[in-house]
Amino acid sequence: MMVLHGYWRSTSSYRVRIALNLKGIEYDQVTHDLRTGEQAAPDYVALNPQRLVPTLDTGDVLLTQSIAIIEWLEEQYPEPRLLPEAPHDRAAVRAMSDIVACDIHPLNNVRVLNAIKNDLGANATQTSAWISHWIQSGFTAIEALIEKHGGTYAFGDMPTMADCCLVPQLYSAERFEVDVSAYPRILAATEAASRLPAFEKAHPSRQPDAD
Ligand SMILES: N[C@@H](CCC(=O)N[C@@H](CS)C(=O)NCC(=O)O)C(=O)O
Repeated sequence: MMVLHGYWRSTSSYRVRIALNLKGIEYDQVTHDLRTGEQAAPDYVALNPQRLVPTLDTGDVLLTQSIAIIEWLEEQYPEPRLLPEAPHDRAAVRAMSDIVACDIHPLNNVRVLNAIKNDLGANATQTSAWISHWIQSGFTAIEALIEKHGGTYAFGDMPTMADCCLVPQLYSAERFEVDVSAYPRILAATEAASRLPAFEKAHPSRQPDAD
């Protein structure tokens, strides 16, 4: 049985939970409470030197970085596909995923928010403006990509890695009360994906460690 080391509200862990569920893979979960810094405990650092969740213990290897984990799952368990067949389509799905994983999420991660508050002295209003800025900037680009490539979901009519990234990012935007009303295509695609059992089961509120 695979073991996912994560945290219920971690959107990177949420991405991997969705991918595992879409692939129909059973897994156990071990939680590391980010609020109390459990990601920095020596036992966990031995698994993930970056002190971030998630880590997937496949039974044979330890995998880190959610996108690398999802790509590994795709290679080991090709069906159902999370990346389309044609290389240019795969590139489009990866582009949407990377906007979330590389250009939005890292700027709003716990350690970055702590740094702008504690090291740079940002107050609550400034911190909220920072979060909104990076989410809205990324979402503006994704909205345009969905206009070009989207169908029922972010890319076409089957859920892909892009949806694995976008649904958790919208969850985060809503948690931080970011105005997402300018992104009707993102809202429609994430609503469609969220109705699928694989996404429902992965929702933070459904996890055993949820508050
Ligand atoms: N690029 C990494 C990001 C991992 C990451 O930042 N995880 C967050 C939770 S979503 C975390 O562990 N934060 C703890 C911290 O910032 O100290 C991935 O996709 O796995």
